[in-house]
Amino acid sequence: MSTAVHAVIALGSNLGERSTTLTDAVDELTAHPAVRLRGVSAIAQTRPVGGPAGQPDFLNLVMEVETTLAPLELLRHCQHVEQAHHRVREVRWGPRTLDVDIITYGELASDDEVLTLPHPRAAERAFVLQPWAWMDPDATLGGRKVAELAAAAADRDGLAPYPRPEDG
Ligand code: PH2
Ligand code: MG
Ligand code: MG
Repeated sequence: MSTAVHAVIALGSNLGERSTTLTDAVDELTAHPAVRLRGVSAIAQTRPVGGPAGQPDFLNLVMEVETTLAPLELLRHCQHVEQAHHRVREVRWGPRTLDVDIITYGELASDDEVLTLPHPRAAERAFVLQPWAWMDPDATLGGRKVAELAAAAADRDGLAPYPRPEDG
């Protein structure tokens, strides 16, 4: 039996029913028998970083799972969930119904070009760091506090909590 590893996964959507897509994807990712949900952040509304001008704002969230899947198995599972939401890869960093990125997989550091870990741009992106810090105020990335990295990220000013439906 392989040991379970904690992984942090970031989700983003800027097309269609964005918040429903994100919450459905959390359910789909954790419906796998080898993936257990450990935590999920509140949703952030964020301005697009990179990509074509004029694309809609994103909603982003971060989740933590415990899994016995190997890194590339987890990646494949994430890609299946993306495809179930009809994600079409047309433009790099362009609008998408659903993007699912593995941010960390335990303490694994890998420069594999299919799956680089930790995610090579996560430490600069408030749209990943801020929801992560909401979910886990003590989290660290590369030896630094995620909350502090979030406060220093260039895209932090465009980020706001997205109201939950029951908040009106
Ligand atoms: N994802 C990207 C590029 N830019 N910007 C925001 N605000 N949120 C994202 O999830 C995002 C992005 C590439 O995956
Ligand atoms: Mg991404
Ligand atoms: Mg991606």
